[in-house]
Amino acid sequence: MSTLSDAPLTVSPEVADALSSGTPVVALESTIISHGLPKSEALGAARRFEQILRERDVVPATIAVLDGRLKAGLSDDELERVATEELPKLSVRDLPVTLGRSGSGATTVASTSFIADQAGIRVFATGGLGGVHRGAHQTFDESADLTVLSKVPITVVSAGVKSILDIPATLERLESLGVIVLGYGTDEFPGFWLTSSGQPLDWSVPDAPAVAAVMESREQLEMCEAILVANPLPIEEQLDPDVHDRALSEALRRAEEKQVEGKDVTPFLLSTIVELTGGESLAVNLKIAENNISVGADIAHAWARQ
Ligand code: PSU
Ligand code: MN
Repeated sequence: MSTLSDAPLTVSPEVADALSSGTPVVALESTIISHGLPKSEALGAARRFEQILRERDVVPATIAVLDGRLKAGLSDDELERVATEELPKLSVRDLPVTLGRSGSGATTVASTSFIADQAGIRVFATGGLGGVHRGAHQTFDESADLTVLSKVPITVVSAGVKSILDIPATLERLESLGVIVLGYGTDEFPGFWLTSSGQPLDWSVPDAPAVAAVMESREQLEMCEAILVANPLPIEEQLDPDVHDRALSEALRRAEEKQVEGKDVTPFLLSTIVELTGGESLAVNLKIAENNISVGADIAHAWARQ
């Protein structure tokens, strides 16, 4: 019979202490570090993300798979491995295979949510969620982030999804899957680099205690669907919409020309857009992640008080 102690999950002592004492904890993903940012930026960003939480008295739990163990909470050496090694990008279905061969990898929103939930962490902050790709009616390319969020009762803070995706289709799928979508101080779905995607939302919350109240009700109802907190970048910090539109259409054109497919699509589009905007999209991307992590900290505090 398997017990929790047989589970291939290592929760770091710091995270385990925080969870047992009721100190706020926020999970962070590793794919953004390992595949979502240029290698030159990755380690600095990973450390800064954790620092933002520590400054707010929240314990960071960066999540990854290392040497056949699911890890919730990394040491600085482990963070460095994630930022510098060439690691595969692992979604949930890749976890059993990777554990079976004592492998390592970076976790997406899907697998980070899954592991955070197993560790007992309730709040997770990321940059942008995966979603339905453009042309999905032919390619069926829809991120497993969406289906996992229909099964894992976590609260994820994200600046919506990137415009590399089909945003209205992504919102339709979130609705079908029963994921609870809350605009954070907005009633429009954010467009990642852009403050708004122009898509209306059914529900808006003003602050972190309001998110914690929804978390509490979800728990009372024993629902397993995630809460997606859609947190927009302040308008003065968004990417110039003209720069955005030009880079986006060129990146999509190149992906089609090079026939990029499957799990390579998201990293390819992201790095091409960084190149095309001369790094401007990258600076905005980092701000978005930092912004979401701050809101994650506020929500974790509100939840801890509840
Ligand atoms: N969107 C971003 N930056 C990212 C990702 C998405 O703006 O780094 C990463 C996340 O880890 C997300 C994953 O879970 O890409 C989705 O990949 P796919 O579309 O292959 O499921
Ligand atoms: Mn995909």
